[in-house]
Amino acid sequence: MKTIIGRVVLLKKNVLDIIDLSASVLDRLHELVGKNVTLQLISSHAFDTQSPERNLKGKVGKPARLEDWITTITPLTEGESTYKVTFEWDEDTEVPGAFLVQNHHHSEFYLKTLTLEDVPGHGHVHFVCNSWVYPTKRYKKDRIFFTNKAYLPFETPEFLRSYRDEELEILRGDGTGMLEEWDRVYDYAFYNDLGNPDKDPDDARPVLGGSSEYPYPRRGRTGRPPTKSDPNTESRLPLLMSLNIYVPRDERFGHLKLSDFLAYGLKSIVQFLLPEFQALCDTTHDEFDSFEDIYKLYEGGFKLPGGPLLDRIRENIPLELLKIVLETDSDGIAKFPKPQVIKEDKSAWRTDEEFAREMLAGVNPVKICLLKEFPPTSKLDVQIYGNQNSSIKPHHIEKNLNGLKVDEVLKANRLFILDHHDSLMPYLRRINATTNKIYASRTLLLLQNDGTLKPLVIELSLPHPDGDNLGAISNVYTPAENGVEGSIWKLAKAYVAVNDSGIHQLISHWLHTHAVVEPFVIAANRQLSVLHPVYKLLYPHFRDTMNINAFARQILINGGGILELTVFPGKYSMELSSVLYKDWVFPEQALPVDLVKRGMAIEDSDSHHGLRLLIDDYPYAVDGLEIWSAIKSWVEDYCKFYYKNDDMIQNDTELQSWWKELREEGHGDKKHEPWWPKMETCHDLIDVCTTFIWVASALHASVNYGQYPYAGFLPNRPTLSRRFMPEPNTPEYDELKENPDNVFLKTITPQLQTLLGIALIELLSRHSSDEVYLGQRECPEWTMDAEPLKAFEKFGKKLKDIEEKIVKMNNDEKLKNRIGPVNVPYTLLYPTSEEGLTGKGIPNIEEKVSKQLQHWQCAARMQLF
Ligand SMILES: *[C@@H]1O[C@H](CO)[C@@H](O)[C@H](O)[C@H]1NC(C)=O
Ligand SMILES: *[C@@H]1O[C@H](CO)[C@@H](O)[C@H](O)[C@H]1NC(C)=O
Ligand SMILES: *[C@@H]1O[C@H](CO)[C@@H](O)[C@H](O)[C@H]1NC(C)=O
Ligand SMILES: CC(=O)N[C@H]1CO[C@H](CO)[C@@H](O)[C@@H]1O
Ligand SMILES: [Fe+2]
Repeated sequence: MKTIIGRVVLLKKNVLDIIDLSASVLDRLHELVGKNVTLQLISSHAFDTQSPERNLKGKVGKPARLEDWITTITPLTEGESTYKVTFEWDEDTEVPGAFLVQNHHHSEFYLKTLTLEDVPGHGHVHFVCNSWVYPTKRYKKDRIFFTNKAYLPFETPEFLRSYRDEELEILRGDGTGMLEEWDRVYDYAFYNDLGNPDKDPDDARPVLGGSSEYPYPRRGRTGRPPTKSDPNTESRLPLLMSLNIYVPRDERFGHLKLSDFLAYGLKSIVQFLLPEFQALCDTTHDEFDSFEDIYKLYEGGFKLPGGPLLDRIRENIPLELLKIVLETDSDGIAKFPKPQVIKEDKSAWRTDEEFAREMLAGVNPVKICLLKEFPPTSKLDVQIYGNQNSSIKPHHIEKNLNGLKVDEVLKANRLFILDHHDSLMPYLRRINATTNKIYASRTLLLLQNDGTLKPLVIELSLPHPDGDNLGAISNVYTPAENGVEGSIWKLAKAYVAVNDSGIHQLISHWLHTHAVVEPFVIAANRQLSVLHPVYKLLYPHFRDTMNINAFARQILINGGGILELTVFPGKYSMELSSVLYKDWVFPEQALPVDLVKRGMAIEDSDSHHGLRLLIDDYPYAVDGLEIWSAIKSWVEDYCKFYYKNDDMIQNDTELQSWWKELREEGHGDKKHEPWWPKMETCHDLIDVCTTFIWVASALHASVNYGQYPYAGFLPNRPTLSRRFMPEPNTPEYDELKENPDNVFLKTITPQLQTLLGIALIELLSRHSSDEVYLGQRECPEWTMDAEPLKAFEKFGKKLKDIEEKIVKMNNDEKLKNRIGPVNVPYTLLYPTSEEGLTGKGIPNIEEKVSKQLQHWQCAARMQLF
C-alpha cells in the first residue's frame, strides 16, 4: 500500500457571496464535530470486487479527507484555497481515471481542480472539475469527476464506461418536477414563460416553440408550475426572486445571494419612487429639445428631470446602487461615456456616406444584399397582401447613377439593397395601432468607383387603409441636402434606421446568436460526456449562454420587458422573431455561405478563401473570412486527431445522439428540414463545429460590441418612431420647415426610452476584466492531449496575425469603408480587447451576466411598473 498526495483547488462559497457570512462559521462548526469533505479515487484499470456488477466498474479507493479546512482562514477577498489530500493507493490498481467527492459541510463550494502529484509510473494526473459541489443530501449519487484525457466513447477505459454513462443520465434528469438551485439537469422547454396572463390578459404572450405558427428554438427547462389562467403558460418568478431563475448549477458561476441585496434596493425604489416616476413619464418633459440636449448626456451637463425625485431616491438607496440605476452622479447629472460615432465629429453621422457605410461596417452588417432585379419584388402572398412589389422607378435613381443606366449598373453588380419590406409588412397594421408609427422600407445603394456605397432612394410603405389585399401604399424619397427636402430625406433615413435597429436587436443579435445557441448547449450536456473530445472543443463557447438567456427571459424579452419598450414591434417583438426563425437555416450561418446567399460574394477558387467579394472593402466580410478560416483550421486539426476516418464518426454513439437530439428536440420545430448536415463524415463534424463556434463567438461579437459605439448615440440608430412622415400642406410639414431638428427628435425614440436604451447597451457592450477571448482558454490543462494543445497554440498565433492585418487595413486610406466620415476604425472582429467599452474583442462566449447587469434589474423594473 502506497500513498499518493493530491492537491485540491477550490473556492469557498463565502468568497463568492458578499452577503452570506454565516457559511464559513457553520462550516467550521461542522468540521469540529467530524463532518468534512472526502475524496475517493477510482481506478480505470482494476475492477471493483465489492460491486455487484463487479467486472464493469473501476475499483473505488478508501475515502481521504480534505486536510486543514479548519486551520485555513478563509479570507473575505476573492481567491482560491488549496488543500492537501492523502490517498491510500494499491500499486496494482494502476492509474486513477476518476474520483468521487462527498461534501458533508453545511454549504456548497466551487471545486476547480485536483492534481495528483506522483502517481507511480504516471507522474502528474490532473482533474479539471469547475463545478459547484453541494452537501451530499442534495444528490442521489456521489459527485464524480474524470481526468483531463479525452476519450471517444468506445475508447474509454472499460472500467470507467458505466461511470461515464451514469453521469450523463444524471444530467439528463427525469423530465419531471421543478428544478432547484443545486440541480444539474439540462432539459428542454418552449418559450412559454414570457407572458403573465394571471396579471392582466394584456400581458399574455403566445407560446413560442412547438407549433408551425410560432416555431422557436428550445430553452432550458425550469419546471415551474403553469399559470392559473393558461395551463400552457409557465408561471413567472416573483419579481424579487427573479435572479434565482433556474439554470443548471454550473451554468451560473457565483453571486446567487446577491439577489437579496438587490431585492432590498428594489423594494425601496418601488415603494418610494414609483408614483413619482409615473407622473414624470406623463408630463411633456419626455422630449429632448435639441441635439445639444443629447450631447449633454455624454458631456456631463444633462440634468435628469425631477430634482425632488432624485433627492427622494438618494434618501432611500445606497449611493452605489443609485449610480448604476440612473447613471447619474450624486448631483443627478446623467453621464454616459461618449459613443465613438460622435467622438471625433458631432455631425458626420448624418452624412449619406456614413449611413451607407454602417451597412458594411456598423453594428448590423449582416443584412445588405446584392440587388438582382429592378425594381425589387416581394415574396409575400399576393392573395393576402396584394401587390407588394416596389414602386421605385428608373427615373428615381438614374440622376444619381453617374451617367449610367439602371440595366448597366444592375448587370455590373453595383446595385445593393437593404430590404426591410417583406418581414415587417404583415405586422405594420397592428404596430401602427400602438404609439409606434413605422413603415416597411427598402433602401437602394450604388457601389461607386472608390469602393463606397451611395444611397440612391428610400421607399417607405404601409398597408392599404382599406385592406391588406389591396397591396402596399408606398412613397419614394431621394437624397437631398438642403431645405425641407433635406429634412424629409433625413427622416426617411431615420425610418430605415429604426427598422434596422429593431431587426438588429431582435434577429441578428437575440435570435441568430443567443436563442439558436442554447439548444446546442443543452443537447451537448445531455449527450456528450465531459470526456468527449467534441465536448472539450466546444465547452468554452457554451459557458454563460443559458444564464444570460434565462436572465433575458426575466427582464429583457418578457412581456412588458425592456426589449418591448425599446424596439419598434413593441409587444409583437418576440412573435416577429418567431416568424423570422422560419427563415433560419443552420448551414447558412456559415459566413461563406451567408455571403454567397446575400449575393455579396461569388465562389471563385482562385480567390483568397475561395470567395470573391463584390464589394472588396466590406470590412465585416473581409475580417470575418479571416476569423472564419482560422476557426476552421483549428477545428480541422483538432477533429482529425481524434477521428481518423468517417466510420469513427458514424460509430460514435454520443456524437450521434447529440446531433439527433439537437435536431429533433433542441431545434425540434425544424426537424424535418432537409438541410441539416447528416453527421456521417469528418467533413460534417468540422462544418458543424466551425459554424457553431463562429456563431457563438465572432458573429455575436460583430453584432454586439458595436452597440454602444454606434447606437449609444440614439439619433444615429433610433429604435422607435412615433410619427409618420409629414405630408405637404399639413401643419406638421410647416413645423418641419421651421424647426427640422425638433421634428426629428419628436419622431424618434423619446427621452425615457433613450436613457433606458443607452444604459442597456452600455452594459451589453462592455467587456469584463476576466473575459476569455477566442484563442484563449481559462484552464491551460483543459486536455492532456499534446497535439490538440499544439494546434490550439497555432490558432492563437494566427489570430494574432489577423490583429496585425486589421490594424494595417485600418491605416490604409484607400479602404474608405473601414473608417468613414465619423473616423471610427472597424475593429468589431479584432480578436482581443481590454476591459470596458472598447468596440473590439471576440470573447469565446456571448456576454456574461455581469454584476452590473444584475443591478440593471432594479433599473428596469423601476421603469416598468
Ligand atoms: C411582382 O413582380 C414579379 C416579378 O416581376 C411579378 O412576377 C409579379 O407578378 C409582380 N406581382 C404583382 C402583384 O404585380
Ligand atoms: C423593419 O424591418 C422589417 C424586417 O426586415 C421590415 O419588414 C419592416 O418593414 C421594417 N420597418 C421599417 C420601419 O422600415
Ligand atoms: C466501432 O465501434 C466498435 C465498438 O462499439 C469498435 O469495436 C470498432 O472498432 C469501431 N469501429 C471503428 C471504425 O472505429
Ligand atoms: C398611415 C396609416 O396606415 N395609419 C394607420 C395606422 O394604424 C391605424 C390603426 O390600425 C389606422 O387607423 C391608421 O390609418
Ligand atoms: Fe449578446
